[in-house]
Amino acid sequence: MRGGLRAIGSFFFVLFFVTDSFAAKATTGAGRPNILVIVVDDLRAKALGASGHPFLKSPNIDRLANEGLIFSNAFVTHSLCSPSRATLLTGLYSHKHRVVDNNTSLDPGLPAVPKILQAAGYETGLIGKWHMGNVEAQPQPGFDRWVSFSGQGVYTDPLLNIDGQDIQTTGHITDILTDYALEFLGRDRQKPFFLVLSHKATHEPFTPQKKFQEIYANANFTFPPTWGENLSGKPSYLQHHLFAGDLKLRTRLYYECLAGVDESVGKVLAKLQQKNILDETLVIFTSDNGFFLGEHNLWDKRLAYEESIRIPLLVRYPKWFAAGSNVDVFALNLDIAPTIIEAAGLKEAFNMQGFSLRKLAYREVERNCFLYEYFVLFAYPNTPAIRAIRTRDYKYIVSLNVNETGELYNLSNDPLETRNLINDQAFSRVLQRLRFQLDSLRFATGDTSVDTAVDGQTGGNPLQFELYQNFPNPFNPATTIRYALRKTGPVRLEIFDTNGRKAATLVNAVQRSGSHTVRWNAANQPNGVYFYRLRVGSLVQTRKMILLK
Ligand SMILES: [Ca+2]
Repeated sequence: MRGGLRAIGSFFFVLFFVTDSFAAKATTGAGRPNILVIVVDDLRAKALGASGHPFLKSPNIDRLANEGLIFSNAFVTHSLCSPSRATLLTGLYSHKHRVVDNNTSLDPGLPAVPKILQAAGYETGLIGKWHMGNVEAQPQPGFDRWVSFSGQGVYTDPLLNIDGQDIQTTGHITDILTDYALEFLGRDRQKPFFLVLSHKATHEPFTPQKKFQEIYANANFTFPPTWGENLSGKPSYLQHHLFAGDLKLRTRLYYECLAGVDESVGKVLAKLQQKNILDETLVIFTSDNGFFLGEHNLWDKRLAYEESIRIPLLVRYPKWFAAGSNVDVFALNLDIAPTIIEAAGLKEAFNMQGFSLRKLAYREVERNCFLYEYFVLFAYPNTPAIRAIRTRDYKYIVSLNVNETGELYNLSNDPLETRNLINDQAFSRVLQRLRFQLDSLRFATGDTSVDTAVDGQTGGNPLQFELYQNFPNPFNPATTIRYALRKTGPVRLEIFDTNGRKAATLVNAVQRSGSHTVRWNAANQPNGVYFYRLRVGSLVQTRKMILLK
């Protein structure tokens, strides 16, 4: 914390002369910066030398911290590959861009950074993992240069799609992607460039290059402090995330996989330096999600605990940030797109939901808490939809579609999240406040999507029934809900709050075809957002309403 304050002090000092030197450059025509975003897959925040890791070495990535800024409190809003990548490119929460799983394509109609920068005169490129939708090996809108692969890809001898052509390559994917990136960066061009170098590493199955195999074989591995934790006070779905196997070996392979990425970062920075454009390039280094390495006996990501949602976030851009700075503001993957937009000098905000990292670092904007979200995946049905709020001192976690305990952690004296305080009366007012804050955050960011708040189901066949908007809406204290049935059948009309708790069952009966009207008196309910769900046979429709007394 003290280091962070020192760094803030140095920002303002450095700002003056850096601004002066930029003004001088601007008059010579060196206007818009190049932008390079390096995304590692599944790299947790602590897996860096710059993050104070006891034995892991990442000198080239650390160089970005030494010559730039490290955000020591950086998080994702959704700890999963595709949703996080969509957020990185759009500055939107998953419930807004709708890439809520690993199979949904990014809506080409959304304003995303590649298209925005291409239209603004940037030469744009994606080299590496795209992983949105099922046909994603093909070039996507907004990229002049495309070197990618289908889905997760493979570590060895990957089949790549290069500008629309399938090309079989040989070697380790980290080396191959790096070579393509060096070729792109080495081009002579009049335009500034925007490049996303998106590594397959360090995703499972951890496969380091031969030269890095066993470099940590003799490292002093220690089990995390929460390994062996008794999880009885926590939700039962954690049982589906337990680690089984040789934790030391898997951890070692993960770190050895990172060694290749570190070497790649070194080559890329050397190329920028050789081209004499390093200081005119905004370099952002980050990951799409964190990763458990045995903390709470867990493995993988998805969950709302710190190891899963914290990411590394390093920015090198001397025009903005002094060398060797760090700040502890809450920075999110949501903020990367707005940062790029600001760096490129664009005035439009494109309705993005994040803040520029420059504005956050200089405290021109303030973020005291943020929303975390996770959606049910077809392939992982045992992990429920999750919403959480993280403040400076607390984290409150709820699962939406299952009857599981919520979780409350006092991060100021339990940073490892070992004591669930959800039933502790001493924290009942804190809990009440956090529930209200979470509801408010969801409402403010538009997280009222019908398929997440209630049961993961959406749609319905309008030929069979129609659920109409309730009236009035907002209402106080009663509202009328109308619907029409095409044929006679079993009907259930229920009300849920934003955490998926049922507030009322209004109809549970066989009803005749035709129009129906039901009144809900909510005099005893707290204010907030609610959902009413009409189930006719196996079909469901849901709508949102607001109680405001
Ligand atoms: Ca990932």
